[in-house]
Amino acid sequence: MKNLHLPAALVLFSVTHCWALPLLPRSKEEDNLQLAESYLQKFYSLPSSPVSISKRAIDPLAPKVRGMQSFLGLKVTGTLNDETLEMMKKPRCGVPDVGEYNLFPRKLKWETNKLTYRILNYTSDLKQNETEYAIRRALKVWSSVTPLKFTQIYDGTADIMISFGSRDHGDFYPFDGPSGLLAHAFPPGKGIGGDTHFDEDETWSTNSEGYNLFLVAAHEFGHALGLSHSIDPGALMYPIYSYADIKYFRLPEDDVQGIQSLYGPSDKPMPKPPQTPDKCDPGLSFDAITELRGEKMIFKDRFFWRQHPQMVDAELTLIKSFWPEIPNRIDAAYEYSEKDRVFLFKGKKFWALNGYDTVEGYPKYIYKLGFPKTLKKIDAAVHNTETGKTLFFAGDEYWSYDETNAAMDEGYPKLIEDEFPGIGNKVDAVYRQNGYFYFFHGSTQFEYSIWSKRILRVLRANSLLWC
Ligand SMILES: *[C@@H]1O[C@H](CO)[C@@H](O)[C@H](O)[C@H]1NC(C)=O
Ligand SMILES: *[C@@H]1O[C@H](CO)[C@@H](O)[C@H](O)[C@H]1NC(C)=O
Ligand SMILES: [Ca+2]
Ligand SMILES: [Ca+2]
Ligand SMILES: [Ca+2]
Ligand SMILES: [Zn+2]
Ligand SMILES: [Zn+2]
Repeated sequence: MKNLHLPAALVLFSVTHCWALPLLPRSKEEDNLQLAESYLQKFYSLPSSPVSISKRAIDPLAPKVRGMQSFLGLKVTGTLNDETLEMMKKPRCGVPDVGEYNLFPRKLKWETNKLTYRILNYTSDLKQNETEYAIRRALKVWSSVTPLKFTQIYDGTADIMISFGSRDHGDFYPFDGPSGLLAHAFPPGKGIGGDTHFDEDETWSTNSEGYNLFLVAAHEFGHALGLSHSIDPGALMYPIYSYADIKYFRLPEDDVQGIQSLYGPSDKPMPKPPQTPDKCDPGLSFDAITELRGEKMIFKDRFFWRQHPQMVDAELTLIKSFWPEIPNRIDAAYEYSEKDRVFLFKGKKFWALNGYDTVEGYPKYIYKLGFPKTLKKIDAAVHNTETGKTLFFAGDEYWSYDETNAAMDEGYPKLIEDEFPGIGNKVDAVYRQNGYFYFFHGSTQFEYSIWSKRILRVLRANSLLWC
Protein backbone atom coordinates (compact mmCIF):
# COMPACT_ATOMS: atom_id res chain seq x y z
CA MET A 1 0.00 0.00 0.00
CA LYS A 2 1.24 3.43 -0.81
CA ASN A 3 0.47 6.48 1.21
CA LEU A 4 -2.10 8.78 -0.39
CA HIS A 5 -1.40 11.64 2.03
CA LEU A 6 -4.97 11.19 3.03
CA PRO A 7 -4.84 12.26 6.68
CA ALA A 8 -3.44 15.71 5.81
CA ALA A 9 -6.19 16.29 3.27
CA LEU A 10 -8.89 15.44 5.75
CA VAL A 11 -7.56 17.81 8.37
CA LEU A 12 -7.54 20.57 5.78
CA PHE A 13 -11.23 19.98 5.05
CA SER A 14 -12.39 20.34 8.57
CA VAL A 15 -10.27 23.45 9.17
CA THR A 16 -11.54 25.23 6.05
CA HIS A 17 -15.00 24.27 7.04
CA CYS A 18 -14.85 25.69 10.54
CA TRP A 19 -13.56 29.01 9.26
CA ALA A 20 -16.16 29.26 6.57
CA LEU A 21 -19.15 28.49 8.77
CA PRO A 22 -18.25 29.10 12.38
CA LEU A 23 -21.76 29.21 13.83
CA LEU A 24 -24.02 27.14 11.67
CA PRO A 25 -24.35 23.47 12.52
CA ARG A 26 -23.49 21.28 9.58
CA SER A 27 -26.47 20.01 7.67
CA LYS A 28 -27.13 16.32 7.35
CA GLU A 29 -26.45 16.60 3.65
CA GLU A 30 -23.01 18.05 4.25
CA ASP A 31 -22.28 15.30 6.76
CA ASN A 32 -23.28 12.71 4.19
CA LEU A 33 -21.11 14.33 1.53
CA GLN A 34 -18.16 14.41 3.86
CA LEU A 35 -18.68 10.78 4.84
CA ALA A 36 -18.91 9.80 1.18
CA GLU A 37 -15.87 11.75 0.12
CA SER A 38 -13.73 10.39 2.90
CA TYR A 39 -14.94 6.83 2.23
CA LEU A 40 -14.34 7.05 -1.50
CA GLN A 41 -10.88 8.55 -0.96
CA LYS A 42 -9.89 5.77 1.38
CA PHE A 43 -11.31 2.82 -0.50
CA TYR A 44 -12.02 3.88 -4.11
CA SER A 45 -9.04 6.14 -4.88
CA LEU A 46 -11.07 9.34 -5.17
CA PRO A 47 -8.41 12.06 -5.44
CA SER A 48 -8.42 14.40 -2.48
CA SER A 49 -9.35 17.94 -3.32
CA PRO A 50 -8.23 21.14 -1.60
CA VAL A 51 -11.72 22.65 -1.98
CA SER A 52 -14.19 22.12 0.80
CA ILE A 53 -16.58 19.43 -0.30
CA SER A 54 -19.65 21.40 0.67
CA LYS A 55 -18.82 23.81 -2.15
CA ARG A 56 -18.45 21.12 -4.73
CA ALA A 57 -21.09 19.62 -6.91
CA ILE A 58 -21.77 15.95 -6.27
CA ASP A 59 -20.87 15.08 -9.85
CA PRO A 60 -17.16 14.25 -9.37
CA LEU A 61 -18.27 11.65 -6.84
CA ALA A 62 -20.79 9.90 -9.07
CA PRO A 63 -18.43 7.56 -10.95
CA LYS A 64 -16.76 6.52 -7.69
CA VAL A 65 -20.15 6.03 -6.05
CA ARG A 66 -21.11 3.78 -8.95
CA GLY A 67 -17.83 1.89 -8.55
CA MET A 68 -18.51 1.36 -4.88
CA GLN A 69 -22.13 0.30 -5.42
CA SER A 70 -21.07 -2.17 -8.05
CA PHE A 71 -18.19 -3.59 -5.98
CA LEU A 72 -20.33 -4.07 -2.89
CA GLY A 73 -23.33 -5.44 -4.80
CA LEU A 74 -25.74 -2.54 -4.26
CA LYS A 75 -28.19 -1.06 -6.75
CA VAL A 76 -25.98 1.06 -9.04
CA THR A 77 -27.38 4.59 -9.16
CA GLY A 78 -24.36 6.88 -8.76
CA THR A 79 -26.25 8.76 -6.07
CA LEU A 80 -25.81 8.80 -2.32
CA ASN A 81 -29.05 7.04 -1.47
CA ASP A 82 -29.80 5.69 2.01
CA GLU A 83 -28.63 2.21 1.19
CA THR A 84 -25.25 3.51 0.00
CA LEU A 85 -24.78 5.75 3.02
CA GLU A 86 -25.72 2.87 5.32
CA MET A 87 -23.10 0.72 3.62
CA MET A 88 -20.48 3.43 4.12
CA LYS A 89 -21.18 3.34 7.84
CA LYS A 90 -20.67 -0.39 8.16
CA PRO A 91 -17.57 -1.68 9.94
CA ARG A 92 -14.94 -2.83 7.48
CA CYS A 93 -11.37 -3.60 6.61
CA GLY A 94 -9.03 -0.64 6.14
CA VAL A 95 -7.50 -1.93 2.92
CA PRO A 96 -8.84 -0.15 -0.22
CA ASP A 97 -11.22 -2.01 -2.55
CA VAL A 98 -9.67 -0.52 -5.67
CA GLY A 99 -6.71 1.72 -6.33
CA GLU A 100 -3.22 1.59 -4.92
CA TYR A 101 -3.44 -1.93 -3.60
CA ASN A 102 -4.44 -3.31 -6.98
CA LEU A 103 -1.56 -1.58 -8.76
CA PHE A 104 0.83 -4.13 -7.33
CA PRO A 105 1.93 -6.81 -9.76
CA ARG A 106 -0.87 -9.27 -10.14
CA LYS A 107 0.75 -12.19 -8.43
CA LEU A 108 2.17 -10.54 -5.38
CA LYS A 109 3.10 -13.43 -3.13
CA TRP A 110 5.68 -14.77 -0.73
CA GLU A 111 8.65 -16.52 -2.31
CA THR A 112 8.57 -19.29 0.24
CA ASN A 113 5.81 -21.44 1.72
CA LYS A 114 7.39 -21.35 5.18
CA LEU A 115 6.43 -18.14 6.94
CA THR A 116 6.91 -16.84 10.45
CA TYR A 117 4.62 -14.69 12.55
CA ARG A 118 5.03 -12.86 15.80
CA ILE A 119 2.41 -11.31 18.06
CA LEU A 120 4.04 -8.08 19.21
CA ASN A 121 1.40 -7.12 21.72
CA TYR A 122 -2.08 -8.08 22.80
CA THR A 123 -5.54 -6.59 23.09
CA SER A 124 -6.76 -5.93 26.60
CA ASP A 125 -10.16 -7.36 25.60
CA LEU A 126 -9.05 -10.99 25.59
CA LYS A 127 -6.80 -13.31 27.52
CA GLN A 128 -3.44 -13.76 25.82
CA ASN A 129 -4.09 -17.41 25.11
CA GLU A 130 -7.41 -16.47 23.45
CA THR A 131 -5.62 -14.07 21.11
CA GLU A 132 -2.94 -16.69 20.41
CA TYR A 133 -5.62 -19.22 19.61
CA ALA A 134 -7.62 -16.87 17.34
CA ILE A 135 -4.46 -15.96 15.39
CA ARG A 136 -3.33 -19.56 15.07
CA ARG A 137 -6.74 -20.63 13.87
CA ALA A 138 -6.99 -17.72 11.42
CA LEU A 139 -3.67 -18.71 9.82
CA LYS A 140 -4.81 -22.30 9.67
CA VAL A 141 -7.76 -21.21 7.52
CA TRP A 142 -5.20 -20.49 4.78
CA SER A 143 -2.59 -23.17 5.49
CA SER A 144 -5.20 -25.94 5.41
CA VAL A 145 -5.97 -25.31 1.72
CA THR A 146 -2.41 -24.54 0.50
CA PRO A 147 1.16 -25.80 1.10
CA LEU A 148 1.77 -22.76 3.37
CA LYS A 149 3.20 -23.36 6.86
CA PHE A 150 3.25 -20.81 9.67
CA THR A 151 5.61 -20.83 12.64
CA GLN A 152 5.26 -18.52 15.60
CA ILE A 153 8.39 -16.77 16.87
CA TYR A 154 8.66 -14.74 20.06
CA ASP A 155 11.42 -12.27 19.30
CA GLY A 156 13.22 -10.78 16.32
CA THR A 157 11.52 -9.96 13.02
CA ALA A 158 8.88 -12.28 11.62
CA ASP A 159 7.41 -12.11 8.12
CA ILE A 160 4.02 -11.29 9.61
CA MET A 161 4.28 -8.92 12.58
CA ILE A 162 0.96 -8.68 14.39
CA SER A 163 0.02 -5.80 16.69
CA PHE A 164 -2.90 -3.94 18.24
CA GLY A 165 -2.80 -0.14 18.09
CA SER A 166 -5.10 2.89 18.32
CA ARG A 167 -5.30 5.93 16.04
CA ASP A 168 -1.74 6.72 14.85
CA HIS A 169 0.20 3.56 15.34
CA GLY A 170 3.39 3.94 13.37
CA ASP A 171 2.33 3.68 9.71
CA PHE A 172 0.52 6.25 7.58
CA TYR A 173 -2.85 4.63 8.09
CA PRO A 174 -4.24 5.75 11.43
CA PHE A 175 -7.22 3.97 12.91
CA ASP A 176 -10.40 5.83 13.74
CA GLY A 177 -11.63 4.90 17.22
CA PRO A 178 -14.48 2.45 17.80
CA SER A 179 -16.08 0.84 14.70
CA GLY A 180 -15.40 2.08 11.13
CA LEU A 181 -11.97 0.65 10.32
CA LEU A 182 -11.29 -2.57 12.17
CA ALA A 183 -7.88 -3.67 10.92
CA HIS A 184 -5.54 -3.66 7.95
CA ALA A 185 -2.66 -5.68 6.57
CA PHE A 186 0.13 -5.08 4.07
CA PRO A 187 0.71 -7.29 1.05
CA PRO A 188 3.67 -9.72 0.94
CA GLY A 189 7.10 -8.11 0.94
CA LYS A 190 10.04 -7.09 3.08
CA GLY A 191 9.73 -4.91 6.18
CA ILE A 192 6.14 -3.83 6.74
CA GLY A 193 4.98 -6.33 4.07
CA GLY A 194 2.67 -8.94 5.56
CA ASP A 195 2.30 -6.98 8.80
CA THR A 196 -1.16 -6.98 10.28
CA HIS A 197 -2.62 -4.33 12.57
CA PHE A 198 -5.82 -4.43 14.60
CA ASP A 199 -7.62 -1.36 15.93
CA GLU A 200 -7.32 -1.60 19.72
CA ASP A 201 -10.31 0.76 20.05
CA GLU A 202 -12.57 -2.09 18.94
CA THR A 203 -14.01 -4.58 21.38
CA TRP A 204 -12.48 -7.89 20.28
CA SER A 205 -14.20 -11.13 21.12
CA THR A 206 -14.15 -14.87 20.66
CA ASN A 207 -17.90 -14.95 19.93
CA SER A 208 -20.55 -12.82 18.20
CA GLU A 209 -20.15 -9.75 20.43
CA GLY A 210 -18.15 -6.75 19.28
CA TYR A 211 -15.85 -7.95 16.51
CA ASN A 212 -14.71 -11.51 16.35
CA LEU A 213 -10.91 -11.54 16.32
CA PHE A 214 -10.63 -14.85 14.50
CA LEU A 215 -12.85 -13.69 11.61
CA VAL A 216 -11.14 -10.32 11.20
CA ALA A 217 -7.68 -11.90 11.49
CA ALA A 218 -8.50 -14.56 8.90
CA HIS A 219 -9.57 -11.81 6.49
CA GLU A 220 -6.46 -9.70 7.14
CA PHE A 221 -4.12 -12.66 6.70
CA GLY A 222 -5.66 -13.06 3.25
CA HIS A 223 -4.18 -9.62 2.44
CA ALA A 224 -0.90 -10.50 4.18
CA LEU A 225 -0.67 -13.47 1.79
CA GLY A 226 -1.42 -11.41 -1.33
CA LEU A 227 -5.20 -11.37 -1.82
CA SER A 228 -7.16 -8.19 -2.46
CA HIS A 229 -10.85 -7.66 -1.76
CA SER A 230 -13.51 -9.79 -3.39
CA ILE A 231 -16.87 -8.62 -4.75
CA ASP A 232 -18.41 -11.97 -3.75
CA PRO A 233 -20.60 -11.17 -0.73
CA GLY A 234 -20.06 -14.72 0.52
CA ALA A 235 -16.25 -14.49 0.45
CA LEU A 236 -14.09 -14.01 3.51
CA MET A 237 -12.28 -11.33 1.45
CA TYR A 238 -15.45 -9.22 1.02
CA PRO A 239 -14.47 -5.87 2.62
CA ILE A 240 -17.41 -5.48 5.03
CA TYR A 241 -17.44 -7.26 8.39
CA SER A 242 -20.17 -9.71 9.15
CA TYR A 243 -20.36 -12.35 11.80
CA ALA A 244 -20.33 -16.00 10.81
CA ASP A 245 -20.83 -18.96 13.09
CA ILE A 246 -17.15 -19.56 13.80
CA LYS A 247 -17.63 -23.04 15.19
CA TYR A 248 -18.47 -24.25 11.71
CA PHE A 249 -16.35 -21.77 9.78
CA ARG A 250 -15.03 -23.04 6.46
CA LEU A 251 -13.18 -20.97 3.90
CA PRO A 252 -15.60 -20.12 1.05
CA GLU A 253 -14.89 -21.21 -2.50
CA ASP A 254 -13.96 -17.78 -3.86
CA ASP A 255 -11.19 -17.43 -1.26
CA VAL A 256 -9.97 -20.98 -1.79
CA GLN A 257 -9.64 -20.30 -5.51
CA GLY A 258 -7.86 -17.00 -4.84
CA ILE A 259 -5.25 -18.38 -2.46
CA GLN A 260 -4.69 -21.53 -4.50
CA SER A 261 -4.05 -19.44 -7.62
CA LEU A 262 -1.10 -17.97 -5.68
CA TYR A 263 0.28 -20.94 -3.75
CA GLY A 264 -1.35 -24.04 -5.22
CA PRO A 265 -3.53 -26.57 -3.43
CA SER A 266 -2.80 -28.46 -0.26
CA ASP A 267 -1.73 -32.09 -0.67
CA LYS A 268 -4.23 -33.02 2.03
CA PRO A 269 -7.76 -33.76 0.83
CA MET A 270 -10.28 -31.09 1.69
CA PRO A 271 -14.09 -31.02 1.72
CA LYS A 272 -15.90 -28.97 -0.91
CA PRO A 273 -15.83 -25.33 0.18
CA PRO A 274 -19.04 -23.35 0.77
CA GLN A 275 -20.26 -21.72 -2.43
CA THR A 276 -22.06 -18.53 -3.24
CA PRO A 277 -25.25 -19.37 -5.16
CA ASP A 278 -25.39 -18.42 -8.82
CA LYS A 279 -28.82 -16.98 -9.58
CA CYS A 280 -28.75 -18.34 -13.13
CA ASP A 281 -27.75 -21.90 -12.21
CA PRO A 282 -30.51 -23.91 -13.94
CA GLY A 283 -30.65 -26.30 -10.98
CA LEU A 284 -31.13 -23.53 -8.43
CA SER A 285 -33.73 -24.13 -5.72
CA PHE A 286 -34.79 -21.80 -2.89
CA ASP A 287 -35.15 -22.18 0.87
CA ALA A 288 -37.87 -19.59 1.45
CA ILE A 289 -39.44 -16.55 -0.23
CA THR A 290 -41.39 -13.65 1.18
CA GLU A 291 -42.29 -10.08 0.41
CA LEU A 292 -41.11 -7.31 2.72
CA ARG A 293 -42.74 -3.92 2.18
CA GLY A 294 -42.92 -4.47 -1.55
CA GLU A 295 -39.47 -6.00 -1.98
CA LYS A 296 -38.97 -9.72 -2.36
CA MET A 297 -36.60 -11.63 -0.12
CA ILE A 298 -35.43 -14.91 -1.53
CA PHE A 299 -33.48 -17.09 0.89
CA LYS A 300 -30.81 -19.60 -0.06
CA ASP A 301 -28.18 -21.12 2.28
CA ARG A 302 -26.24 -18.31 4.03
CA PHE A 303 -27.73 -15.68 1.71
CA PHE A 304 -30.80 -13.86 0.58
CA TRP A 305 -31.53 -11.87 -2.54
CA ARG A 306 -33.38 -8.59 -2.15
CA GLN A 307 -35.39 -7.76 -5.20
CA HIS A 308 -36.84 -4.31 -5.69
CA PRO A 309 -39.99 -4.27 -7.84
CA GLN A 310 -38.54 -2.45 -10.87
CA MET A 311 -35.06 -3.90 -10.67
CA VAL A 312 -33.70 -6.71 -12.77
CA ASP A 313 -30.59 -7.27 -10.67
CA ALA A 314 -31.37 -8.56 -7.22
CA GLU A 315 -28.88 -7.80 -4.44
CA LEU A 316 -27.26 -10.81 -2.83
CA THR A 317 -26.50 -10.42 0.87
CA LEU A 318 -25.45 -12.62 3.76
CA ILE A 319 -28.26 -13.26 6.25
CA LYS A 320 -25.77 -12.68 9.07
CA SER A 321 -24.78 -9.26 7.77
CA PHE A 322 -28.33 -8.07 8.46
CA TRP A 323 -29.26 -10.20 11.45
CA PRO A 324 -26.37 -11.93 13.25
CA GLU A 325 -28.89 -13.69 15.51
CA ILE A 326 -30.93 -15.29 12.72
CA PRO A 327 -29.72 -18.69 11.53
CA ASN A 328 -28.62 -19.57 8.02
CA ARG A 329 -30.70 -21.89 5.84
CA ILE A 330 -34.12 -20.52 6.73
CA ASP A 331 -36.95 -23.06 6.36
CA ALA A 332 -39.84 -20.72 5.61
CA ALA A 333 -40.83 -17.05 5.59
CA TYR A 334 -43.98 -14.97 5.16
CA GLU A 335 -45.15 -11.40 5.45
CA TYR A 336 -48.18 -10.44 7.50
CA SER A 337 -48.55 -6.97 6.05
CA GLU A 338 -51.53 -5.95 8.22
CA LYS A 339 -49.12 -5.87 11.17
CA ASP A 340 -46.04 -5.01 9.10
CA ARG A 341 -44.26 -8.16 10.20
CA VAL A 342 -42.16 -10.74 8.43
CA PHE A 343 -41.73 -14.11 10.13
CA LEU A 344 -38.72 -16.35 9.53
CA PHE A 345 -38.76 -20.03 10.48
CA LYS A 346 -35.95 -22.43 11.24
CA GLY A 347 -36.47 -25.78 12.93
CA LYS A 348 -38.84 -25.48 15.87
CA LYS A 349 -38.32 -21.71 16.24
CA PHE A 350 -39.36 -18.53 14.47
CA TRP A 351 -38.26 -14.90 14.45
CA ALA A 352 -40.08 -11.67 13.59
CA LEU A 353 -38.90 -8.65 11.61
CA ASN A 354 -40.33 -5.17 11.44
CA GLY A 355 -38.81 -3.77 8.29
CA TYR A 356 -35.20 -4.84 8.58
CA ASP A 357 -35.21 -4.77 12.41
CA THR A 358 -35.68 -7.85 14.49
CA VAL A 359 -38.58 -7.74 16.94
CA GLU A 360 -37.92 -8.37 20.63
CA GLY A 361 -39.41 -11.36 22.39
CA TYR A 362 -38.34 -13.82 19.67
CA PRO A 363 -37.47 -16.51 18.77
CA LYS A 364 -40.64 -18.31 19.77
CA TYR A 365 -41.53 -21.96 19.39
CA ILE A 366 -43.71 -22.99 16.47
CA TYR A 367 -45.88 -25.23 18.69
CA LYS A 368 -47.20 -21.96 20.20
CA LEU A 369 -48.92 -21.38 16.85
CA GLY A 370 -50.77 -24.66 17.32
CA PHE A 371 -48.47 -27.16 15.63
CA PRO A 372 -47.93 -30.52 17.33
CA LYS A 373 -44.84 -30.49 19.54
CA THR A 374 -43.42 -33.34 17.50
CA LEU A 375 -43.24 -31.23 14.32
CA LYS A 376 -39.53 -30.58 13.70
CA LYS A 377 -39.83 -27.92 11.02
CA ILE A 378 -42.08 -26.40 8.41
CA ASP A 379 -41.13 -26.18 4.74
CA ALA A 380 -42.90 -23.06 3.51
CA ALA A 381 -45.47 -20.44 4.52
CA VAL A 382 -47.61 -17.83 2.84
CA HIS A 383 -50.22 -15.35 4.00
CA ASN A 384 -53.35 -14.62 2.01
CA THR A 385 -54.51 -11.07 2.79
CA GLU A 386 -57.96 -11.75 1.32
CA THR A 387 -58.82 -14.59 3.68
CA GLY A 388 -56.65 -13.51 6.61
CA LYS A 389 -55.22 -17.02 6.69
CA THR A 390 -51.62 -18.13 6.68
CA LEU A 391 -50.89 -21.48 5.08
CA PHE A 392 -48.04 -23.58 6.46
CA PHE A 393 -46.60 -26.46 4.47
CA ALA A 394 -44.73 -29.32 6.15
CA GLY A 395 -43.97 -32.61 4.42
CA ASP A 396 -46.98 -33.59 2.30
CA GLU A 397 -49.44 -31.69 4.50
CA TYR A 398 -50.51 -28.12 5.11
CA TRP A 399 -52.15 -26.16 7.91
CA SER A 400 -54.31 -23.05 7.88
CA TYR A 401 -53.72 -20.46 10.59
CA ASP A 402 -56.15 -17.66 11.32
CA GLU A 403 -54.13 -14.52 12.03
CA THR A 404 -57.07 -12.57 13.50
CA ASN A 405 -57.90 -15.21 16.09
CA ALA A 406 -54.28 -16.27 16.38
CA ALA A 407 -55.35 -19.90 16.18
CA MET A 408 -54.94 -22.88 13.89
CA ASP A 409 -58.11 -23.65 11.90
CA GLU A 410 -60.03 -26.84 12.62
CA GLY A 411 -59.66 -29.84 10.37
CA TYR A 412 -55.97 -29.41 9.55
CA PRO A 413 -53.47 -30.67 8.50
CA LYS A 414 -54.75 -31.66 5.08
CA LEU A 415 -52.90 -33.25 2.20
CA ILE A 416 -51.24 -30.76 -0.15
CA GLU A 417 -52.23 -32.71 -3.24
CA ASP A 418 -55.92 -32.67 -2.29
CA GLU A 419 -56.12 -28.88 -2.21
CA PHE A 420 -53.39 -27.93 -4.67
CA PRO A 421 -53.37 -30.71 -7.27
CA GLY A 422 -50.38 -30.74 -9.58
CA ILE A 423 -47.82 -28.97 -7.42
CA GLY A 424 -46.47 -32.23 -6.04
CA ASN A 425 -46.40 -33.34 -2.44
CA LYS A 426 -43.70 -31.07 -1.08
CA VAL A 427 -43.17 -27.30 -1.17
CA ASP A 428 -39.74 -25.65 -0.76
CA ALA A 429 -41.00 -22.09 -0.79
CA VAL A 430 -44.12 -20.12 -1.69
CA TYR A 431 -45.19 -16.50 -2.04
CA ARG A 432 -48.36 -14.75 -3.10
CA GLN A 433 -48.74 -11.98 -5.66
CA ASN A 434 -51.77 -10.54 -7.49
CA GLY A 435 -54.11 -13.42 -6.75
CA TYR A 436 -51.58 -16.14 -7.47
CA PHE A 437 -49.58 -18.43 -5.28
CA TYR A 438 -46.13 -19.20 -6.64
CA PHE A 439 -45.05 -22.61 -5.37
CA PHE A 440 -41.43 -23.72 -5.62
CA HIS A 441 -40.15 -27.27 -5.60
CA GLY A 442 -36.58 -28.00 -6.66
CA SER A 443 -35.81 -26.01 -9.78
CA THR A 444 -39.51 -25.76 -10.74
CA GLN A 445 -42.05 -23.07 -10.02
CA PHE A 446 -45.85 -23.35 -10.30
CA GLU A 447 -48.07 -20.35 -10.87
CA TYR A 448 -51.33 -21.24 -9.15
CA SER A 449 -54.49 -19.17 -9.50
CA ILE A 450 -56.13 -18.84 -6.09
CA TRP A 451 -59.42 -17.91 -7.71
CA SER A 452 -59.67 -20.69 -10.32
CA LYS A 453 -57.78 -23.19 -8.12
CA ARG A 454 -55.49 -24.45 -10.82
CA ILE A 455 -51.98 -24.24 -12.15
CA LEU A 456 -51.68 -21.71 -14.94
CA ARG A 457 -47.98 -21.95 -15.72
CA VAL A 458 -44.97 -24.11 -14.88
CA LEU A 459 -41.74 -22.09 -14.84
CA ARG A 460 -38.10 -22.52 -13.93
CA ALA A 461 -37.58 -21.52 -10.31
CA ASN A 462 -34.99 -18.87 -11.09
CA SER A 463 -37.13 -17.04 -13.63
CA LEU A 464 -38.03 -15.23 -10.41
CA LEU A 465 -34.53 -13.69 -10.58
CA TRP A 466 -34.93 -12.88 -14.28
CA CYS A 467 -32.79 -15.75 -15.47
C1 LIG B 1 -6.99 -19.91 28.25
O1 LIG B 1 -6.56 -20.21 29.55
C2 LIG B 1 -7.62 -20.44 30.48
C3 LIG B 1 -6.99 -20.70 31.85
O2 LIG B 1 -6.14 -19.67 32.19
C4 LIG B 1 -8.45 -21.63 30.03
O3 LIG B 1 -9.53 -21.82 30.90
C5 LIG B 1 -8.96 -21.38 28.64
O4 LIG B 1 -9.66 -22.53 28.15
C6 LIG B 1 -7.83 -21.04 27.68
N1 LIG B 1 -8.41 -20.66 26.39
C7 LIG B 1 -7.92 -21.06 25.22
C8 LIG B 1 -8.63 -20.58 24.02
O5 LIG B 1 -6.93 -21.78 25.12
C1 LIG C 1 1.64 -2.47 20.02
O1 LIG C 1 2.80 -2.27 19.23
C2 LIG C 1 2.64 -1.30 18.20
C3 LIG C 1 3.90 -1.35 17.33
O2 LIG C 1 5.04 -1.33 18.12
C4 LIG C 1 2.40 0.05 18.82
O3 LIG C 1 2.23 1.04 17.81
C5 LIG C 1 1.12 -0.02 19.65
O4 LIG C 1 0.89 1.18 20.32
C6 LIG C 1 1.23 -1.17 20.67
N1 LIG C 1 -0.10 -1.34 21.23
C7 LIG C 1 -0.33 -1.47 22.53
C8 LIG C 1 -1.77 -1.70 22.91
O5 LIG C 1 0.54 -1.38 23.37
CA1 LIG D 1 6.76 -8.08 7.52
CA1 LIG E 1 -12.05 1.56 14.25
CA1 LIG F 1 -38.29 -24.15 2.67
ZN1 LIG G 1 -9.61 -6.35 3.73
ZN1 LIG H 1 -1.34 0.01 10.63
